[in-house]
Amino acid sequence: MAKKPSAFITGITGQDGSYLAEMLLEKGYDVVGMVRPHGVERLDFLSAIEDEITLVEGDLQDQHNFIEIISDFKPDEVYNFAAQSFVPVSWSQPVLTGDITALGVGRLLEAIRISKPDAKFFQASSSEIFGDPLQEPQTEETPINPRNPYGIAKLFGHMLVKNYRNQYGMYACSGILYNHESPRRGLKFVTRKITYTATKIKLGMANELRLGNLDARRDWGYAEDYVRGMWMMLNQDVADDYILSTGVTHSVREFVDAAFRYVGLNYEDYVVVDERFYRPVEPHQLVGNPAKAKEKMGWEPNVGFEEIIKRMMEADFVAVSQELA
Ligand code: G4F
Repeated sequence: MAKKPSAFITGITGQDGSYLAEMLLEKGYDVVGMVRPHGVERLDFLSAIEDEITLVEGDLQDQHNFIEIISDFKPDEVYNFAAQSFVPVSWSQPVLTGDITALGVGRLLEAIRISKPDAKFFQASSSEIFGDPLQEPQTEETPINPRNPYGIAKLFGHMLVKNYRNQYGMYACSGILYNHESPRRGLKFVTRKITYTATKIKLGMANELRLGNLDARRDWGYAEDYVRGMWMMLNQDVADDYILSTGVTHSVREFVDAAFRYVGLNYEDYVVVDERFYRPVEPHQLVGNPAKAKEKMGWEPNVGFEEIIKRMMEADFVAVSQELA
């Protein structure tokens, strides 16, 4: 009998990690995921698949544990989602962000190079490497220009992947990911903050929603579409980097308007603009051109802006109602 393909996922408890784990199980993979030691992470998104996956403890700041994990499991594919991924925190903790988000990629790549050099590696890179973009829409060739410690840390990982590919011939890819959302998005990110709080307001559990810059624009896609693209990247003939994006931007104001309309409310009655949520530097028009991913891999996003909001609002209605019960 042919051996099952296997994958190791860092950040398996989060949005992308949990969707990817579900998708890989459906494809017949053995899935191993890394969680931080001492039970500090919530496993909610894994509850449906907990019995079908293996969880191991580890930390992006520890080189030794990666070497052990990769030598023990010898995975065919490795996906790196673990990171300090919140832009504002990268200003308050720039060194920690660098250690985890940048050097963590190096530790993982080194472990693969030493223990399983034919494993295929996916790095969750970010549109934040373009920072204040020098071109719109951005392509894989757009000059990089990060404007915050998070973008700089992601750039280190991005360049390391390119260099390990060239230097060692490893099958390593970066997905340059634009914002991608879902009901599993963390509550501190603006989309989920909006859908969760709008639902709470509708159910009488909150009175207002405090936001920063309503005119900031983002290229928002749906997480499950992006996870499908990541797997496709590791299953091509040749390793390469690809932008995953929708090519369309919307403002925070458009998002909040649509979310409140979904529950029959006018956002202007509830939203308070609060300087605390403004960013020191706000990138203008981060919008990606996904043409290469479409042309070379046949990847396209399926879920559009209104549908993303509908799915998030529906899920938050269930989640908040359960809190009430
Ligand atoms: O949801 P956000 O916090 O996401 P951000 O900073 O764009 O980063 C996300 O996407 C990146 C890919 O492009 C990832 F690399 C990164 O890890 C993360 O997943 O903020 C989106 C926009 C910003 O322009 C922000 O200024 O929303 C604006 N915003 C306005 N009010 C707010 C708020 N953002 C947050 N988090 N909270 C607010 O109250």
